[in-house]
Amino acid sequence: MDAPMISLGYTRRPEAEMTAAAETFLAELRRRRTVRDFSPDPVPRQIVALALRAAGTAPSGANLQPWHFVAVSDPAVKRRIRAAAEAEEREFYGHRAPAEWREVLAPLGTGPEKPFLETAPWLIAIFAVNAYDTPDGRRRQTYYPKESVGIATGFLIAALHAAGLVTLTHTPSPMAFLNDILGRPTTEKPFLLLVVGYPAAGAQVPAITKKSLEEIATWV
Ligand code: IYR
Repeated sequence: MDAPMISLGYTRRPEAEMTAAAETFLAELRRRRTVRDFSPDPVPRQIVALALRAAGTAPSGANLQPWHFVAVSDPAVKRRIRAAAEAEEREFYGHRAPAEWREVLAPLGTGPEKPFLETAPWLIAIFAVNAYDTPDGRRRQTYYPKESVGIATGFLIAALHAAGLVTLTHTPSPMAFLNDILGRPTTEKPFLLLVVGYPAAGAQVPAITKKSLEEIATWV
């Protein structure tokens, strides 16, 4: 059955205003940095909830919204996640990571120790929902779950940044331990673990740059 149609409610803006808005947005996003050194200061749940609602506005395949977010602040759960993530990371840095991968990671100064998984006030485990059960018990697949959850995650990172928080996109690999610890079904695949909070006082970030427009885009 078709969904009823409603007015878009769109108003065109003058070009000068569009340019100014795009510039402001770019400047704001350019200030975003991935941070690995977190303050233990608490962040109100309401702010995280608003950012999750922003993530939930993302477009998705057939509007099936194939994402699930588990927002973790319980110290005992964070401790379990840290232990499991560090076990995987020790394997990764110890022998699983190919030399070529290690080489591109070196400038970022990462290692198997992940204290931020306990220090930061929030961990958001993001799951891609590959299948779901209808109310009458039929299993249905979702479409483009990775693309959809990737877009939603981008919205989430931007929303948290706009609120004045910092994030770390953490990808311990493999991440199946998140299903066990957080009680999510196997139809949901961990996508990434977003670490959220305030930066530690004096937090430093690597002096890296982003590619220029010319490097990332072609005009035809
Ligand atoms: N998952 C590891 C390794 C790692 C991989 C990439 I690609 C990064 O950009 C950063 C880290 C870790 O989190 O340390």
